[in-house]
Parts: sequence; C-alpha cells; structure tokens
Amino acid sequence: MENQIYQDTIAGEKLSFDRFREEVLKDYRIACESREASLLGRREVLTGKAKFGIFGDGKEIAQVAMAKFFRPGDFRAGYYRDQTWMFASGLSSIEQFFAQLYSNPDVEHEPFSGGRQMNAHFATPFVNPDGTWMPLADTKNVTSDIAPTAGQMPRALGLAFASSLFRNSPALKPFTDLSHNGNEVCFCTIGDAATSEGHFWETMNAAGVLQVPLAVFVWDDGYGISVPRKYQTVKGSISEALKGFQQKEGTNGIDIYRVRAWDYAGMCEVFEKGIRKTRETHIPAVFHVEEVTQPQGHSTSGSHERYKSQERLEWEREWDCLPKMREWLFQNALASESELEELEAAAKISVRTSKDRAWEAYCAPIQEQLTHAVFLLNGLLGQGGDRDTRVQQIIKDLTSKREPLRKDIMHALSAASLLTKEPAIEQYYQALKDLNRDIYNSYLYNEGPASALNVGETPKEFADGAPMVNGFEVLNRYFDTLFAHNPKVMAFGEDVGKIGDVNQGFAGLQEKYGKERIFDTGIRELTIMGQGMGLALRGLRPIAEIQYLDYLLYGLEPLSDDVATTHYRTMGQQSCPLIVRTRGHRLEGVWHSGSPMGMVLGSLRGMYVCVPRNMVQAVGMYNTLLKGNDPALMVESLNGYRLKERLPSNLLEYTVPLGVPEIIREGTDITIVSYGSTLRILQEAAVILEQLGIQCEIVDVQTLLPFDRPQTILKSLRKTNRILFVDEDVPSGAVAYMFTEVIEGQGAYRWLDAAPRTLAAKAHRPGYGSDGDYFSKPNVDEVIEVVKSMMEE
Ligand SMILES: Cc1ncc(C[n+]2csc(CCOP(=O)(O)OP(=O)(O)O)c2C)c(N)n1
Ligand SMILES: [Mg+2]
Repeated sequence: MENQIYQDTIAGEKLSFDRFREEVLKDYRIACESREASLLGRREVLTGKAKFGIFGDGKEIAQVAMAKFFRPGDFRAGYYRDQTWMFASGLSSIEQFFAQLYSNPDVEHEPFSGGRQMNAHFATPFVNPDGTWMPLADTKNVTSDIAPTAGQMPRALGLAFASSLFRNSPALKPFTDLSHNGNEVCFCTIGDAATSEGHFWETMNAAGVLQVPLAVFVWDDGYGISVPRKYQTVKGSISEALKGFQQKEGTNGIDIYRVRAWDYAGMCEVFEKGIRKTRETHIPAVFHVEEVTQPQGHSTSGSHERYKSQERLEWEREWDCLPKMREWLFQNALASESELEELEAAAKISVRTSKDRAWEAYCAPIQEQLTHAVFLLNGLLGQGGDRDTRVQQIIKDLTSKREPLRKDIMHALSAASLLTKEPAIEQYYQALKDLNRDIYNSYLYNEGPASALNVGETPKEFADGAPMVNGFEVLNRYFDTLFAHNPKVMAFGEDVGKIGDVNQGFAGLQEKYGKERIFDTGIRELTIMGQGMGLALRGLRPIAEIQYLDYLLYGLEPLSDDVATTHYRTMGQQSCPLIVRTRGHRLEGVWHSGSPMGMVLGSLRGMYVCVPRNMVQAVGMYNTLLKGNDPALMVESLNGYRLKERLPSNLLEYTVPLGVPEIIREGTDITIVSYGSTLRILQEAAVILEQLGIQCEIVDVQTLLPFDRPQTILKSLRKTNRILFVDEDVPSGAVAYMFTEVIEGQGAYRWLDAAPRTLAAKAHRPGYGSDGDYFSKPNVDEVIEVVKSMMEE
C-alpha cells in the first residue's frame, strides 16, 4: 500500500513537472514569436508596407509572466508595449497584430479598432450590437488603448474602482454578469518616463486613498524616447519615489514591488503573490519592472544609437530578457539545445506565415477595387487624341504604385471623371466614397438601438396646483427618484457626498442611498473623469461632477482623448456612457463665470453637449441620456438654481429629445438663437424691443451636440429673414459654431434680408462683480442695440 502511494506520488510529480515544463516552454515560445513579430514589424515599416510601428521587444518575459495572473473578469488599461501580454492571454493573434500594423479597416481581420488605431493599440468587445453589455465578469477585458502617455491611468483607476463598488455596494450585488463580487484586478502598464506625468501621480494618490484593486506595472527601460531617467524621475527610481505611498500597518496606501525584466522565475513568484493580495484585499500594487531593454529602440521613427551610449547598448544586448530566459531554461534542464533551436525556428516560420496572411487579407479588397477601377478606366480608351493619352497616364500612375491605397484609386477615378464625365466612372467613384465613409467616418456615436437620438419627446406633466420650487429642488427630487429606481446610477465629485453638491442637487441623498451611490472625491478632476470612465465602461451609469465649468479644463484631456473617442476608435465595440455634470455660464469673476463652449465643441465630438436653460429641462435631458449609451456633458446654469420652476409630476418619465430646439418666444421680425443663462437676458431685451415695435423670436437650441436636427432655426428664419446668434463664450467661439451650422449647414443664407450677426462675450475672461459681468458678457442694452441696428439695415 505504502509502495503504491509512493508510485502515485512519483507519477504525480512527474506529471506536474511535465506540465510545468510545458507551460514554461509555451511562455518561451510566445516570447520568441512576439520578438519575431517586432523584428518583422519594423521591417514592414522600413520597406513601406506599413506607416509606423511601435513594438514590445524587451518586455516579452515580464509579460508572459504577468499574463499568467490575468484572469477572466480582469481588465487591462495599458499602452503600446503590451503585445506579448495580449498574445499570451489569447486576446490577439500574430495575424491580427499585423493586420493592425497594416491598418486593415476590416474588423474581421483587425478586431481592435478596424484599422483606426496605430499598431499595438488593443481592445476587446464590451457591448453587443443591440447596446447591451456583454458578461464582462467572465472574459478578459481590454479597454481600448490610447497614445497620450499616461492617458491610461485615470481610466485604470476607474476600472479598479468599479470593482470596489461591486464588492461594497448592496445595490450592485445583482449584476453578477458584470462582476464576481469585485474580485477583478485592473492591470495597468506604463513606461518609466510616462510616470512623470501628473496623471500617474494623481492616479496613484487616488488609488491609495480609495483602496482599489489596481496593479500598475512600470516598464522601466530608462528612457522616454531619448530622454533618460535622471530627467524624468526624482531619485532616478519610481519605486524609491513612491515610498511615502507604501501601505503600512494601520494606514491606507499601496504595495510596491521591484522585479527584474529578465528574471522569469522571480517575476512569476512576485506577480503571483502581489496580484493575489490585490485581488483579495483591494490594496493597489505597483510592480517596478527594472532592467528592461528596448532592442530596437523606441519606434520605427529614429534609431536609439543616436542617444544611447555604446556601454548602454552593450548592456542591453547582454541583459536581453530572451537569451536570459533561454539560459535559465537550459541551466534548469527544462529543454535541450536542440529543442530550443527547434522551437525558435518554428516560431520564426509561424510568425512569417501569419504576417503574410495578414498582408494578403489587407491587400485583397484594395486589389479588387483596383482591378475594377482599371477595367473601367481601360473602357474609356479608344477615342484617340489627348483624352486617351491622359487616361493612359491616369492608369499608369495608378498601376505603377507598389502598395496602392484606397485613396490612390479614389484619386484616379476622380481625375478620370473630371476628364471624361463618364457616368460609369462617376458611379464607381460615388460607390467607393460611400463605402469608405462607412469604413472611416462611422461610429462616432451609437447609431443603433443604443442611440439617445432615438428617444423622442415624452411631455412633462403637471399636477393641479403643481408647486413652484427652486431649480435645485427640481433636481434634488429628480435625483431622489432616479436613485430609487436605477441601481446602476451613482453620482460623485467634489462636495457631492456629504453636502449633496455645492448647489444641493444631491442634498440628503447620501444618507438615504448610501456612500457607494453618492460620494465625495478628492479635488482631482482628471481622475474623477477616470472614475466615471471606468464605471461607464463596466456597464454602470455614473454621473461625475466637475464642480464648475471653468474647471473642466483639468478633466478635459481624458474626456477628449479617451471618452469622446471610445466608440469611434473601437468601431462601436466599446461604449462609455458617462454623464459629466457641471454648472457654468454667468455668475462671478474670472474662474466662476466661464462659458468656454467653443473649447467644449472643439474637443468633445463623440459626446453630447446639453445646455439646458433651466433645471426642468435638465431633468428631461438626463432622462434621455440615460436611455442611450453615449457620453455627455451637462452644463447647468449656475444662476438658475434659485430661480423658481414648476415641478413636473412625471420626473422620471418625461424626456427632452436631443438636438431639438424650442422656440421660447414667438416673433416675426428677427430670430435670436442662444442657450443657457443668456436666454434670460434675451427675454428681457425682447420685452423692451417689443415696446419699440420689434418682435423677436427666441430659439433655445437646448443642446449644442447634436445641433438642431429638425432645422427649427431655418423654419424660424424663413419667417423673420434676420438672424442673431448670442452666447457668452468668447467671440467666434460657440456662436461661430451655431452660425456655421445654420448659415452653411441649413443653407439659411438664402433667406436673409440682413447680414447675419453674432454677439458673444468679450475676448477676455469676465471681470468680477455685477459690473464685471455687465461689461464682459452680452447684456440687455447691447442686445437691444444690435437688434435695432439689424432692423435698420
Ligand atoms: C502626452 C504625450 N506626450 C508625448 C508623447 C510622445 N511620446 C510617445 S512615447 C513617449 C515616451 C514614453 O516613454 P516611456 O513612458 O518610458 O515608455 P517607453 O516607450 O519607453 O516604453 C513620448 C514622449 C505622447 N504620446 N503623449
Ligand atoms: Mg521608457
């Protein structure tokens, strides 16, 4: 009997050793394939088949090690060095990697961005075509990468923060398809140099305060392109610099680990322990991965010989993680020399085959278009003379291109169409234009069932004797009802929790619904946006506050680079339905009365922008937004919270459709277009103008993005034949946007009897006090003056 157990144990050990060996060799094979992909990838760029390449060479061993602990349910917010991790996690094939390098716009081949992003910018799908969330608790999830350095940090915080809410919020317990009790870790990677960004520090501080399962891996290769560590990081070491953040007995904080990028066994051990602890305790961790090399330099633009010393280059060769792992395998008798050679040779062949397949798939549709275009162009020949010569030249230009692009075909067809005016050419040109528009210009917003633009108007209802209440009370009662009915909604920001925001929209609601639903944050707009982003990507409905519109600038980068581009850059496979709530327009002084709507319009395409004139309208817009999957900015009027409004009885039901203006005063002489607080100035002016015999029609656009979908303004203008655009942004800010939308977009110039005008604030920030306001922003007297002069024109 004893003997039998002994035999079994031997067999078991043998089995587990074999399995271990198999696993380790698989890691080595993936690392070899990844290196080969980097080497070939660079070559593809240098020979002109791809435009630009950035690769993960030097990080292979660290990434096969970390991938072991990246589990279904976990999230990745990384950067462009993570190809090996993606290969090892089964989230990218080598062929898909090359498809992205070639910018194949077909998601069947390039599933991360459909050719929209440069290489090594990965993503996995989060949302079904009908807009419902996939069961992210059961899949390894990759949030779409962005190129701005450290831009992944705020999002990473939010993704990890979501786990903390899923674990601690009773309201979220039923959503087991989105989280298994918050047991997920958000894995985040960042380069050593990018830790110089404020994003890194703000995120680490917030993570340490919030205690969220965030695991940050710093790939420390000593450089940020050419700038060495000594110019980047205090004390030349990010783990040294972070020491004050270290979690200790009785404090919050983070755990800090140091590992070496060539030490496979060492990293496996530390990552295993570290990730397990983060998963269980939600204490964030930083893994400082040192002694990282970059064998091919930063990217295909430039060479590292220009800035690395001979000693450094020599050191990098010596400490290259791949030969180091090979050495380790050999020393530990895990593989023979010939086995390793065989494995390495096979890796080279398989990568080459995948690359070739990706290239063929990339070329096939272009080749098809090219063949058809050349066929049509050849059909133009035979008339002799100059025309034939020129058509022949067009054909020659097109067919002599070594790597023809879609634009080359378009250019040839356009030239031939101009020359010959042949319908067949024009038709094919138009057909390709439509096709390419679908490929390159789609998915900025949800277009299907999850589009908020499908939400029509449900009118407000008022009970008999409906009370007149302050604007903030309308919001407060609405949010109360909303929180009672929608467990996925949470609201947070500076002073949002305990006091219920500076204007009391959430007053009393934390006590009622708990600290996981309505809560305070530190003063850190960037990572408040990150928290919102992470929650939204994970299927929740966050309302994240920026206390005043003027401070949106601090949180604008993640909104512009990340939130607003999410749907576009993933070909609709990820949605980020974050609602950013803020308050602005006129009140007091340089930083409390801004209305930088031009800045917003220029930077937030991909988000909706709501500018309600009062809080009753705002509620209807919140209801509409919550029915769709797109992100939005809601700018409430700062001076509207204490104005009396009639309280609707169907707070949770009525909707204000997006992009549908409302005529708030009818008139026949002039159309005045505006939004938000300025409308009250216009209404005051209109009363005086009426006494002068001028009838103003005032249009509240309600939302700037989208803008006047039913062309209400044009209809008004056809009646009045005069138009004035007013707001309190700088000159040529949002007024210029509205002007273009109406005059050019709606063809309104045809109905004008007088020159169209704009009236905005002064170019400088507004002065303090009521006089500062009067002389900085459009005022009643000025409106009257401008309207009178337009009428006299
Ligand atoms: C905000 C921003 N600034 C500058 C750049 C250009 N840039 C791209 S990568 C890079 C260096 C990053 O170095 P590091 O973080 O150490 O990562 P590594 O490439 O060394 O892995 C710079 C300056 C950028 N992408 N984003
Ligand atoms: Mg670096």
